[in-house]
Amino acid sequence: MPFIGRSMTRREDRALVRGEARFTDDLGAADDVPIVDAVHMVVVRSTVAHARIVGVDATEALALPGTVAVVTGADLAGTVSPYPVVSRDGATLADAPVEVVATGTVRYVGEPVAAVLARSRATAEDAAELVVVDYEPLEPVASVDDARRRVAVVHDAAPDNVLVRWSHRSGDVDGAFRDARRVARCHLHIPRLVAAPIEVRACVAAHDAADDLVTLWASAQDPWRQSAQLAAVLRRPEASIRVVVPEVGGAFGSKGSLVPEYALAAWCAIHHRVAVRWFEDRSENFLAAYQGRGMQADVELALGDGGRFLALRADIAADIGAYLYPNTPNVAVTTAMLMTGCYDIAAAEVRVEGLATTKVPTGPYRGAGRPEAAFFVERVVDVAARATGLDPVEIRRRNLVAPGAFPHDNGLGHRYDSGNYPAALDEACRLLGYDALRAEQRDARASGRLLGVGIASYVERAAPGGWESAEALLAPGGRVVVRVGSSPHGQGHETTFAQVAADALGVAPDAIDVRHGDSSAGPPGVGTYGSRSVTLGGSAVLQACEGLLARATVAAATLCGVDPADLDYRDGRWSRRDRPDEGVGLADVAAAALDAGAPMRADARFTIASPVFSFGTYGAAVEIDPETGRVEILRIAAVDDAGVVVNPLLAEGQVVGSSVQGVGASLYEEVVHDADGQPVSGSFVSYGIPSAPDVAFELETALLCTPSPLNPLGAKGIGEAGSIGVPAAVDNAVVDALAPFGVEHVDPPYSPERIWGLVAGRPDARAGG
Ligand code: MCN
Repeated sequence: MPFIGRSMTRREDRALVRGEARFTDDLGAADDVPIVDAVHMVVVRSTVAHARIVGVDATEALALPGTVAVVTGADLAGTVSPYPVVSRDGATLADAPVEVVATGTVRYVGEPVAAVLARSRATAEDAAELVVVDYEPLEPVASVDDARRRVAVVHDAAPDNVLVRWSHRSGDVDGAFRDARRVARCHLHIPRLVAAPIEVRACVAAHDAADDLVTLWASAQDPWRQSAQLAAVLRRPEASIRVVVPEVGGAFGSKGSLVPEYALAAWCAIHHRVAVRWFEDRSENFLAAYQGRGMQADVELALGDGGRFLALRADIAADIGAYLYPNTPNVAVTTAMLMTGCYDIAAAEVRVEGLATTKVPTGPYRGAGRPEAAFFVERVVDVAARATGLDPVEIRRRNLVAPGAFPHDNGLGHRYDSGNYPAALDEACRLLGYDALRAEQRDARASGRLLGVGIASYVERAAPGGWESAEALLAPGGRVVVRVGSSPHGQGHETTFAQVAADALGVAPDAIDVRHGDSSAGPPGVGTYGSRSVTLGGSAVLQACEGLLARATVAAATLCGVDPADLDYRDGRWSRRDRPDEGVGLADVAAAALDAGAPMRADARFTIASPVFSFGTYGAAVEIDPETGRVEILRIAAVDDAGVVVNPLLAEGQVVGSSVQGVGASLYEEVVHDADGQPVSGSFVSYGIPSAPDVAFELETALLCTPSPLNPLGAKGIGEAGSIGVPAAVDNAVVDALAPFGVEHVDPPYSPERIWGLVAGRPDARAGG
C-alpha cells in the first residue's frame, strides 16, 4: 500500500512536545553558534509616524557601562543597498524599498532608527532608551483615503502615493453592464491583521573574517530568500552568506522576507566584529513585523437572465504602509487576479492601487490576497442572490465554471488547471446541513432568533515561484537522506516528504531522513510560501528519489553481475530474477558507492509550467444574540480540494489551523491606528486572537480530489485554505442573520459593538475602518 494518501502522525512532534526542539533563541555553542561572545542588539524605533530625523544623539547611551556601540543610519550609509523589489504579473511599482535603518525620514511608528549593541540584553534595552532622536514632524498619512487625498507625500518617488498599480480588462465589460438586468454592488473593507506567530522574530548573526563568511541563524520561512536578500542588502556575493533556519514557531507569511533587523544584525556582526543576537518582544512584533490584509474594494457584478454573471468590475485599494518589502506587491495583485473567483464570467475589469500610508508595511499573511478575493467576490455574489431572489447556493451553482471546462482562463491572467467546483459546493451544503438549517432559520426568525447561514466558494492560486529542488543521498547503512528547498515552519514537511520519498524508493518512511533549512547544504531552493511545498518540493523529492533509485539499480546490477533489467526490486532490495535468493540491498549499494569515493546521490529541480489552483467551498452557521450583538459560530463546513493529498491528517490539520485564523479574522482581529498613525492595538490585550473556548463550534472537514495535471504528484496546496474560506462564509452568514434588520453588508471583525449597533439601527456601524 502506498504511503502517499496515508494519514501518518508527525515525526516532528516528538522533539517539540518534549521541549527538545531548538528555536533560534535556544541555539547554543553546540549548534556552532558563537553565543559566548555574542552581544545583544536592541533596536531604537521611531515613536512618530512621519517625521524628518534632525539628529540622533547617542552620547548617554554610549556612556552606559556595557554598551558596545550605537549604530545609526549614517553609519550604514554607503555600505548597504535597499531591499530589491521586483515587479511581477505586470504591476507597476514605485521605488519605495525598505531601508535597513531610517535615514532622513521616518515613515511609521516602530521603524528602526538606530541599534544598540551591549553586553547584556538589559543593558542594551537601557541604552536604547537613552538614545535621543530629534524629529521634525510631518503630516501622517493614516489611511488609504488620506493617501489618495495626498495629505502628505510619503515618498518623493510616488507623488500620488501610489506604490503599486495593476489593472486588467477582458471581454466586453461596458456592453455587459449596459445590457445587464441588474447590477449587484458593494463596498467592502478588510482591516489590517497581524500574523501573531507563537515565536516572534529572532536571529543570531556572525562573521567569520578568515573566510569572510556571514552566517545568519534566523527564524524565517526558508533560508533562500533570506540569503538572496541579505546578499543584495549587504552588497556581498551570495556565496559569502550562509543562512540557517532552525525550528520555527510559526510564521503564517510574516517571515518570508528578510526584515531590517536581521540585516542590521548581520551588518553589525561584520562591522563591529562580534556575533550579534537579536530577538524581539511581542510589542515589537506588533509594531514592526509586516502586517497583513488592509484592503478595500468597490465591486460590481452585472447580472443577466436567471442570475447569470455577465461581467465583474472591481476597484481595489490596498493600504500598503510605508515601504515595499519584496513580497508586498504580490498580495494586492494576487487579489486582483482572482476576482472572477470560481465563476465563469465572460468579461472582467479589475484595477488595483496600493497606497503608501505612514504605517508599518504590509506583506503576506496566511492566504495573502486570496482571502481578500474570496471575501470581495463571495460578498457580491450574495448581494446578487438577494437582488435576484435566488438562493445563494443556487446562484452559485448556475455560475460556477463547469467541471468539463478546464483548463479555464479566468479573464484576469490566470489559467486554472483543473477543478470540480459544483462537487465542492454540494459537499459543503451536505456537511453543513444547508437545507435543514434554512428550515430551522424560518422557524427561528418567526421567534426572533437571529440565525444566519453563509456559503462561500473559493479558488486559490497555489504553488507560485516556478520551481523547487531536492537531493536524495544514499547514506551508509542504506538510509536515504533527502534535502529539500522547502523548509517547514509547522507544516510537517519532514513527515510528508518522507512519505513521498518512501513510495519512490519502495521503503518505509522511517528509512528516510529529511533535512532542510541550511543554505550551505544541499541544492539551492526557493522556499515555503503560497502553499507550494508539496506541489513543488514534493515533486522535486519524488524526482530526486526516482533518480536515486535508477542510479542505485544500475549499481546493484553491477554488484550482482547482471543487467538492471534482470533484477527485481522490492522493499529496498534487488534480487536476481534467475536466482531470487541472490541479491543486494540499499546498504550494499551505499557501501559500494562510498568505497568508490563518494556517496550515491541524485538531484532534481522540478519546474512547473504555471501555478496550480486549489479550490473549495465553506459553509457557516451563526447565531447572533440581539441583546449583546455577540456572534456565535455554530458550525463550519470546510470542503477543500488540493488534488492528491499526501497526508490527509496533516492536510486536515492545516485546514483546522487556518480555519481558526479565519475565525479570528471574522470575529476579533483588527489592527487599529489612530489619526496620527499611532498604533492602538499593540498587544494581545488590545488585539484579540481566538483561544480554545472561542473555537468550540463544530468544524466538519472534507477533502475532495481533482488531481492537478501540472505535477507528477497531482498535488495542489492546502496550507491556507481555512483563512480563505472561513471569513467569506462567516461574513455571508452574519449578513444573512441580520437580514431582518435590512442589513446589506457588514465588514469584519464582527465585534459585539459593531453588530449591536446594526441591530439597534445605527447604519454607521456597518462599515469597517
Ligand atoms: N499537504 C498534503 N498534500 C497536499 C497538500 C498539502 O499532504 N496536496 C499537507 C502536507 O502535510 C504539508 C501541508 O499540508 O506539509 C502544507 O502543504 P502546502 O499546502 O504545500 O503548503 P506549504 O507547505 O508550502 O506551507 C505554506 C503554507 C502557508 S503559505 C502558510 S502562510 C502557513 C501554512 O502553510 N503557515 C503556517 N501552514 C502553516 N502551519 C503552521 N503550523 N505554521 C505556519 O506558520
